[in-house]
Amino acid sequence: MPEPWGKAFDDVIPEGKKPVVIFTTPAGQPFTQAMAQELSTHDHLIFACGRYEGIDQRVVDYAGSVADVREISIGDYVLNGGEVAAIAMIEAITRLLPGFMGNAESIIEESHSDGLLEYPSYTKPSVWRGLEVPDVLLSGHHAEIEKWRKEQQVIRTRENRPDLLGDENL
Ligand code: 5OB
Repeated sequence: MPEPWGKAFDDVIPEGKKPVVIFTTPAGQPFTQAMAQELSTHDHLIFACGRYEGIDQRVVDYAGSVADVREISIGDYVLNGGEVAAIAMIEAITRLLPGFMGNAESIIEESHSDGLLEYPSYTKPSVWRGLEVPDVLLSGHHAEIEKWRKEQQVIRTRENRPDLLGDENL
């Protein structure tokens, strides 16, 4: 029923302000890194989590009159409620805030935003349970390493996310 939503909005939406209200719903726009980036620039986000059966449309329409409403899905699968979707978005958004652990990481992220999946990573020791780190990574030959990583990215992307492959990598 709509009125519990009305009361909740009265409590969390300040008068004369238009915060962002995010309805987590499988019927929404797919959540992306670009959306996380954009949402991280707002200082007040409100998450409204529906159940699978959905929320009375008038709740969404009403929210639109007092807030900047977004309807967002985290992917094409069924959940019983939107809470876990909200938690995923909250993590993706808050880790972008200045001062959040390792802003150096976001610089690394930028340099890797070539639209391909990440290359496989290896740590120490160089042999673990009989499994070896690929020789090229131990060679110290930086150009070769770069080339190998790029190839691995293309292989992985072709295998797991062919939709991301631009024709330069086909
Ligand atoms: N499935 N994104 C994918 C979702 C979802 C289900 C939700 C909310 C967001 O609530 C049932």
